[in-house]
Amino acid sequence: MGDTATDSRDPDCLFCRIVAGEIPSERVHEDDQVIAFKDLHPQAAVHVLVVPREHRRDVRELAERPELLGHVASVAGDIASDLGDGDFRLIFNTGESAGQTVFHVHAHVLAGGPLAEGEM
Ligand code: DGP
Repeated sequence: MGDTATDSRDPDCLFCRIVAGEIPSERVHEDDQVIAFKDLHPQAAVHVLVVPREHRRDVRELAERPELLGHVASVAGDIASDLGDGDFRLIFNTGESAGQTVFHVHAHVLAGGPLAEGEM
């Protein structure tokens, strides 16, 4: 049995490649479980993606690892405090019809100012 984070890597996955450092990103946090980097197309003053290192398709699969899901939420809160006023919106687009375009689970952290109702 190997390490899940390494074993689960998908060479065709954009976010696996960002996690591996093969594609550059503007990282604001990293630890042994997740990385967080600025979204390429920001929808708010602070728009960061928190991405587990291990490849899981969406939050339904991430829910199989509740401690990792909790860690994603905790890191999101820290980022909102570090880069904004502490308040934030946390979004997991899940499935194509919900707007998911990258099928490696990621949490959008939107913060840094008043967010419009229904935004993102
Ligand atoms: P979603 O639609 O929920 O799957 O969100 C994917 C997000 O990923 C989208 O807001 C744009 C962002 N994104 C896509 N490609 C890149 C990239 O190469 N670098 C960064 N920093 N963000 C990316």
